Amino acid sequence: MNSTKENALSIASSLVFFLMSISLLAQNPIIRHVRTADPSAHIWDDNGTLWIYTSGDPDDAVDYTTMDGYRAFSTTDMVNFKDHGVILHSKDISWGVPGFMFAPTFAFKNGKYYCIYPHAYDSVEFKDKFYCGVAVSDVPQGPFKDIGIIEGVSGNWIDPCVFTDDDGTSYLYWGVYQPKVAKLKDNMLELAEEPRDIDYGEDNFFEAVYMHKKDGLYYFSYNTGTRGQKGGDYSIGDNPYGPFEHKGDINPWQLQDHHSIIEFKGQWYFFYHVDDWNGGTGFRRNTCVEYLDYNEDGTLVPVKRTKKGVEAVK
Ligand code: FUB
Repeated sequence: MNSTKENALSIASSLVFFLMSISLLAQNPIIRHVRTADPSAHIWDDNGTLWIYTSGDPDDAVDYTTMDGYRAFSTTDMVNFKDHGVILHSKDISWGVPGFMFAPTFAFKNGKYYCIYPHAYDSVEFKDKFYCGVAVSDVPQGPFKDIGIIEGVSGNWIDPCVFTDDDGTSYLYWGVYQPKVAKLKDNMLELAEEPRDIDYGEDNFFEAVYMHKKDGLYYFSYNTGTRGQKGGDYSIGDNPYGPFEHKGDINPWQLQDHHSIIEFKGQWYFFYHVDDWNGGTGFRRNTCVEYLDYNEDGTLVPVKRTKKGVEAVK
């Protein structure tokens, strides 16, 4: 073989290798064919599959009022995300107005999958007049069927988060400015107790509460939004109600942070959205993922935003 041919072959094989390496990275945003926000990540019975549920931002949105169509995505390798389509739309809900499908949360109880979501019951001012809807499905990919609302969670509130502890008890977190928590009954349609205000050791809560547990510690995280600081903060406690000790930044660079956190195949991940990808705005967002690291004392290493994302797992 002459040296020109050899050089050409070597360049071609380097190129193939380079392209293969790229495909082994998730590459942020991980979902590009539709605008999605507020990713809620879950592992159900099948430990080998990770599910993400998102809210939907129309590509021409100029505010949040037109948000609609929650979607489900699944992955087994953190690189290929299968779109299962729209799983609940405002037109499928017997109460409420078109649009206004704000950030949902999902849960599994007694063999059924639940979508618990904030939706406006009337033409509204921003974040006013919201009910907490509940929809159910026999399978994780939906579609989900409206079964009513949770009494006692209404008015000026958004962003529910269901956390199920190791003993099987589920807690509902929610709120704007003042985060709240209450146990849920197993029917996932009723609170099992009076809501409590959460003491998280600071006064900068805006919205987007998230709860996760690792090594016996309860991590209460949230968006500080427009309250003087930027991005997401977190606090740590030793039970689901708190009080929690404030620790600081989790996501310091995303003004309107809305995240979820999960361990999958031995690695912790931080799912979030960005508002500046390919013509994006605060109302035209895209879902991304990063690794989440913990220090030895249980505190979190603030997440760095990357274009590279995360690598494939087996
Ligand atoms: O996506 C609509 C709202 O914006 C969510 O409910 C908030 O958390 C913020 O992401």
